[in-house]
Amino acid sequence: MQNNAKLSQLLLSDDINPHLKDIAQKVSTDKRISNEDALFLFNETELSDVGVLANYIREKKHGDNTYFNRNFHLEPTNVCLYTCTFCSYSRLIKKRSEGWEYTHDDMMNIIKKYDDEPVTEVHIVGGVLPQYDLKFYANLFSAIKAHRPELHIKALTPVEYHYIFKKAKVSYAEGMKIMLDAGLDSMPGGGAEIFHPEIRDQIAGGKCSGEEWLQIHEEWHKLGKRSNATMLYGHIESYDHRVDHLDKLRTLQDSTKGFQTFIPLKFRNKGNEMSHVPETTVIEDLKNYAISRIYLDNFDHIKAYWPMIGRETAQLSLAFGVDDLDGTIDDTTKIYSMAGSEEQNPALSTEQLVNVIKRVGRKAIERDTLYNVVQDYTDVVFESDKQYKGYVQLPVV
Ligand code: V47
Ligand code: SF4
Repeated sequence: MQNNAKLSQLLLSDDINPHLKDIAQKVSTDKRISNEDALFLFNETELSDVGVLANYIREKKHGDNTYFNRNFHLEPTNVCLYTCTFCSYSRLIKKRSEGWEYTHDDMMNIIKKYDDEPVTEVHIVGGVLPQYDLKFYANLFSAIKAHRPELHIKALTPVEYHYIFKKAKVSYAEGMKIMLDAGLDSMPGGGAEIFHPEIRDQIAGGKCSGEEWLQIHEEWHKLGKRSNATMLYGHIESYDHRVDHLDKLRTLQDSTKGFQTFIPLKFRNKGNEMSHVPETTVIEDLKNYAISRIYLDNFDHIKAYWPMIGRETAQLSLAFGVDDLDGTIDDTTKIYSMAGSEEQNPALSTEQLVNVIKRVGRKAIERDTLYNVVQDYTDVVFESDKQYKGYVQLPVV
């Protein structure tokens, strides 16, 4: 096993830092790394070192399998009561008339546009406004299910839920049960930002706290349902804050096992109040994926959200712990293009996304939201790829 051989080099070489050797030993024997280990990895190691460890874990868990799904985004509004400093939406509350605020019927019309498309998931997320209350979303989810029962509804974050449950005077447990009964299938990972109040109060003051974010996911998991988790990194946080964030996720996951996927979100600085904060380098991004993979031993999947980082970095990330590239979304999401993401009008067909994955030597597997395999594209060769000469051959593991 080539990948094992690289890990053995770390374990056996006399030149390797003893702390790194100790971490490599833990990884090779399936032992959990500590917070101190994670800080050491962030502060004192090379990208290539964490890459070896993360890729070892990635291939042990998934081989070359790289997952994606067919989804589309529905963004009810780009106007928001809150004013998160990193968000390229938030200024629009002052200029409400320039934004959009879809009605129930507008949203159902968008859902119906996909009637003949083989999509498996709708991802619903947007700003927070009073008219989008508990009753509104319960009606919307029920209407989507009545129209297309098999379409998976992955919708809203604890930011919205905290707001609408408080307004409706229901507890988190009661509110999540109402959403479940209305048709909610799973929760996306957004709104997590950085849990630690030292940072959260500065960048996302006023919306749900880190503790409340975790409590809402916990209530959802108690209903036997799944969700994702994110971390918005690369702005004013320190490595201690990142490790604290990962620690809180790993601890909750130990008790509920309800998280499916962790998605690190790179801060993009265009058109928001933090435009003066420089963005991280691609090396930092890859290191962050890798350390997340090593630390979160109880998470099955690490996702790189390709519209945000671009397809080339997404390809690279597959060698640094990532096994999922999200979906074949079209340009229905505006959050990231407004924040200066690599992909201005993110759209990749299934064929293009499969090619992105296969060209770096991985296997493209279409999944549904819960990671059931929809189609394995290993033996499918598209016309567009027959002439392609640059395939990467990975060592046989
Ligand atoms: O919570 C907003 C982030 C998140 C910026 O669960 C920004 O499958 C970077 O959570 N720079 C929402 N990030 C998106 C999200 C998500 C995306 C894809 C898949 C899944 C999933 C979840 O976007 C927000 C916030 O953390 N965000 N502005 C920005 N300027
Ligand atoms: Fe509103 Fe979400 Fe933007 Fe914060 S990140 S201002 S809660 S849309």
